Amino acid sequence: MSGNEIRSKYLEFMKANGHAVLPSAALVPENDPTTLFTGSGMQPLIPYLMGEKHPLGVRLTDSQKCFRANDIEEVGDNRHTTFFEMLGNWSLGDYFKKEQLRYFFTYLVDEVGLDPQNIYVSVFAGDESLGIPRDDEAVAIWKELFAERGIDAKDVFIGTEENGYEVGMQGGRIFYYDAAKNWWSRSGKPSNMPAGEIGGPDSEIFYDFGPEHATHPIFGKQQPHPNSDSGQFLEIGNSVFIEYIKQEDGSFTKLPQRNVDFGGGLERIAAAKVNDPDVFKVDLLATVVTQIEELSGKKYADNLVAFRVITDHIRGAVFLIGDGVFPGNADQGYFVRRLLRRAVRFADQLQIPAGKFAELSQSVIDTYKDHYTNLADKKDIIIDTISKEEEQFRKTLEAGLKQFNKITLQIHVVSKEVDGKKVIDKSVAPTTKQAISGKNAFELYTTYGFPIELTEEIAAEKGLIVERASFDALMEEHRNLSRAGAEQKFKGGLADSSEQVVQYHTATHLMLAGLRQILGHHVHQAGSNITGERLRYDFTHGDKMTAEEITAVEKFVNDAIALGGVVSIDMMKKTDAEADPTIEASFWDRYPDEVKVYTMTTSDGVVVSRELCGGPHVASLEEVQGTFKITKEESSSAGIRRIKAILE
Ligand code: ALA
Repeated sequence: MSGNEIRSKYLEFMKANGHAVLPSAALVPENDPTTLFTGSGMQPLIPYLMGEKHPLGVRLTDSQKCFRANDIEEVGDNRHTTFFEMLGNWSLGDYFKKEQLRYFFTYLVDEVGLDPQNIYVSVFAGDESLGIPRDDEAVAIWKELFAERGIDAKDVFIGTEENGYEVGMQGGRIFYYDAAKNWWSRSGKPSNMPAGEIGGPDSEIFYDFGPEHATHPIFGKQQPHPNSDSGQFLEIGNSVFIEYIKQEDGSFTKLPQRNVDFGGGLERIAAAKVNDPDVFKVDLLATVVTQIEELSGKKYADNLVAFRVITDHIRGAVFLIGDGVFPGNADQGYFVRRLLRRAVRFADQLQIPAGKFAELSQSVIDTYKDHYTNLADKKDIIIDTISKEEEQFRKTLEAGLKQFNKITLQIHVVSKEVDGKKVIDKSVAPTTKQAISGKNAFELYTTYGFPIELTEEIAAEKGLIVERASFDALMEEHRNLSRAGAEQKFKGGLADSSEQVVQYHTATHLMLAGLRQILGHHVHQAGSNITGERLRYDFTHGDKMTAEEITAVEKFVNDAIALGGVVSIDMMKKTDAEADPTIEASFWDRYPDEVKVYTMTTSDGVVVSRELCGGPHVASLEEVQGTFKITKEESSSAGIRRIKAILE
């Protein structure tokens, strides 16, 4: 059963049980400055879990793209990935524990075909200090579900993770854990939650791969137990019963409705299906792994970390760029850069020839394009961006590594002799004497493009540390200087709603329509700033525009203005607008459920532009005064071009 089948079976199953299927929200959350990336399926649904009405009802399901930046350095073992898909279903004040636990269990056993003998579950042990009781209700449901499959499910107490290593399995099937383990909120356990955060007790499902997979903790010395990172058990799903909200005084009160928030790891379920805990062997990732074997002439089994890093990082970059995040030096863009540069370094180690990231990205796109159609639409810009980043870093990597070695030689390191050769003794913890100075790390960054985390990683491999504080100080200085320099980023939007500005705004819509017609449908807005004197516009496109292309776009706009025509406004449901390929929007996820669509139709009856927008615009195209002229076309950042244009 392929990963794609597991996803579609789940969505079909939930749909058959009355759930509306939502598209995945973007990896960059809308209107949520608290976090850079969407890291769980519930994140885009928080307002609805808190009581707002969802237009598609009270039963929802999707497969949500997630990116966990904190896990970048964890990638290398058999289960961590930065990007993953979370299968999700939600009850917004509708069904509760009884239905939820049955839904997922039935899906796993009857749809995916997992052996229920290999399934173990956990429930909340209760917490007196919070006044929240033990989840006996969930236990009773689980006993019934297992009994139906001929399994006598015994409930046993674990409490803390540490205690679990002492007491072990105890012949149990249902395990009580404390709030650190069986309570879910975006901030973790109850004591970590800020006021206003929602959460609740949860019930997790684990798949047992067998004791031969118990690697950590050291099996034999300590007892494995389901929620323990033991390697033997893998969490494949979590049903959270979100019915609490934290108050200012630290207490918990009930939300107006009892919600279910379920999340299941698609690849982990697929791994359970084939009874192999290595998620990189799941077809969604294995295609790339096999390709790397061919390109490098090396075996996955002999180079696990390098293969996993390259596979995970390229997939993460493909999805992030697909959602409009381009490599850069700050915010989300920095993570794309870090992913790709780290992947380049490992590709270099495996001696994969330069220029092959395009092929690897293409195969990620092919694997996912049927479900995530934006990847197909943006194929060119994704591959182009990744190839350029690869090319750029390949150029400086070798010189940078040479420089790194030069720096290292000047550092006093604790060495030992092995076979008559002096090598660094990694068993001795690094001290400040063995630190790479902030200045050197800064030079590696500015001259050779080494993200600081990459420098730290290479340093750690040599038993060295980096003076992070002095590096950070230099970076801060560097940022302040560039901020003070030329206008790097501009503030978006319209200067005001004067007649002039509104004309420029309408011309901007025409220009985007022209750019998309002439350069291709990968072009979307990446930023705009409009005054009464000019427009400035950033858009997604890899290459410098040719003189012919510029002229063609100018002509497109000027023809529309000369023909004149109506600018009409429609209100519609965002889902309807999204399903209409003639409607353009750069960031769908930033818009509310009801959207305004501006349609510009020239006097010859041709629809020249349809775009989601808040307005205002001129009522008819002939109100735009003057001749449209592009005065500048330049690079803004990787994969983004910037245009300045005027109405002469
Ligand atoms: N929101 C829950 C999780 O991420 C389902 O585990």
